[in-house]
Amino acid sequence: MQEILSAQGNARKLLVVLIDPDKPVAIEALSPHLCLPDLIFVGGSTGHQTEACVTQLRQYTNRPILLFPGNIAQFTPTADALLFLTLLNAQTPDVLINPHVQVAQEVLRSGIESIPMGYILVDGERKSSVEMATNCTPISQKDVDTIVSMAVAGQLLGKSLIYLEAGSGAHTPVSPDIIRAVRAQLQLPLIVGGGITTPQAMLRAYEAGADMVVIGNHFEQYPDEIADFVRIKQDKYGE
Ligand code: 1GP
Repeated sequence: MQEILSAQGNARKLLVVLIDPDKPVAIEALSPHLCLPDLIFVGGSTGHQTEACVTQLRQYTNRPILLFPGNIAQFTPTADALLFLTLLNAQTPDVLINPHVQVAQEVLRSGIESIPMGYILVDGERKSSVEMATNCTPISQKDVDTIVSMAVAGQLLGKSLIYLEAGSGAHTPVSPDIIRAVRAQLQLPLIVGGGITTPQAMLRAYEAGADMVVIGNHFEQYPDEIADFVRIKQDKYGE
């Protein structure tokens, strides 16, 4: 969390590579490039191979590895920190709080750094795995005011980070207008992900006010491009 806060304080932008622990072939291809991004997130909507995945990733990178779990079976204390996320537009206690209660004592006992994160699913014009796993209705990108209110509610509830998610493989990433509107009201570091496939889209998100951009699918397909995205980010925002 310290790295994220100091980046925000210094107007540094962070690029995150999201690793799906259930895709060993993709991990193999990504591995040589994983010393380049600022942070690594590990997680997926299904599956639970996170511990083996974290161990494997440590051979290739000394970048911080944060768990971004889709379910409690993905918890492992071997990561550097846990994004203890709440899907703020969840509709049932089975998503909103019950899993957190089930895993809470294990997390506390492990001593892992746990970072409270408000996670907001917006409509990326493609049914996302989060939507399928949680039955949550994504918020329309036209409903900017609701998205802003939800992010602010997350801040008032004590979250440390807000993540605007268009869904993995989204056709339409979170729009710069939404990011700008949320940024204008939010003091917390802001994460944006889902459907970002070009350096231009990454830069648009940063320019609108995202502190961190998360990319999963695109780098699974084109792992060599991690270096290009990192260079383009550094050219604009420094190391
Ligand atoms: C998904 O926001 C992340 O949780 C990344 O999405 O796989 O579309 O890059 P992509």
